[in-house]
Amino acid sequence: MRKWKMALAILVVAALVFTMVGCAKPAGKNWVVGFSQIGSESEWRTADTISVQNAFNEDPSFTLIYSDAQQKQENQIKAVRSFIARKVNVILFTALVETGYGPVLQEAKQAGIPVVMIDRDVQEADRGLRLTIMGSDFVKEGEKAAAWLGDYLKKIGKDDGKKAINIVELQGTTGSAPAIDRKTGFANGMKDHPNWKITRSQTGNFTTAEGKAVMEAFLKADKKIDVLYAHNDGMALGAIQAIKEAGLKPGKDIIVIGVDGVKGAFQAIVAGEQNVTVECSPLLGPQAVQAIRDLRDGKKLPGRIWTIESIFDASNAAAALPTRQY
Ligand code: GYE
Repeated sequence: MRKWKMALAILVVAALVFTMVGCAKPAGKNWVVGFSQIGSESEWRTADTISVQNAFNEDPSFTLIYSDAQQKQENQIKAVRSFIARKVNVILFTALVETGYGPVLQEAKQAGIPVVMIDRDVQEADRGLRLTIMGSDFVKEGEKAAAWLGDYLKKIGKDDGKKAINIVELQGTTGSAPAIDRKTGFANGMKDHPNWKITRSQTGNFTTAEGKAVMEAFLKADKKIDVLYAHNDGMALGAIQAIKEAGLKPGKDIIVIGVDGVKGAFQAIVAGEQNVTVECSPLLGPQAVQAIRDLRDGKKLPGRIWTIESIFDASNAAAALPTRQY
């Protein structure tokens, strides 16, 4: 009888231990992530938001709190403060513009909440307040655009190195990392071509509607435009409309360069109306989940996580179009 009781006791204890281990909530493993997105100004942004939401939703050990700032910095600052108040485990953050986030990042730091930047970074002086940044090299994108233009002008015999090549530029949101860096990158590439001139440069705020309106104004002021360099495809697509409405042929009378690699740009390249798009991938969700998982597991994250990207023109856009995800 005593043996039987002893066996029963062992069984009960074993069952208890098993239940405890089996249900062992990955204690501290369920993480809440606050994501402050800037808005939905472009096809790129929409694809980026969906990529992040899907990637976190696929992993039940994460809860994502999503906040859309609708292009207002003050909304982002409020969102970050509310994440701090809710004691989230980590803040995923895209900075609308580079400046103005120092104090709120300091608050996150004081609260011991790591901030992981995704896509757009903050100004250099504030970079010590965030843990890492994942996304594209916007300077390199501008350099790639200029290098492509150099090769293309040579190929079509349009650049003798002396006659001016007139370039108009549609900038992204003023003060944002991609607008600053894509301008810098292109300017770097222009150093080898003293006859290339930026005749007009204005922001189109990364939207198709503003891209069209600004290009209309450019064309009204002066039709001597050889090249349009748009900081994103959305603005390039708007400008293509403006060029057509002005009775000119986009892609031929005016060389059209965009950045992002959205489907609309691929279609315009195939139609001969856009000449090139420098890829900038918005599919950052899986990368974000991986980085935050590593952080949760106590691994040290690299200071910079780069996205690998390509460039597409008439030589390869048609073949890639069917497999494009955004
Ligand atoms: O190029 C543009 C978007 O920050 C890289 O923002 C991103 C840029 C992208 O609105 O289309």
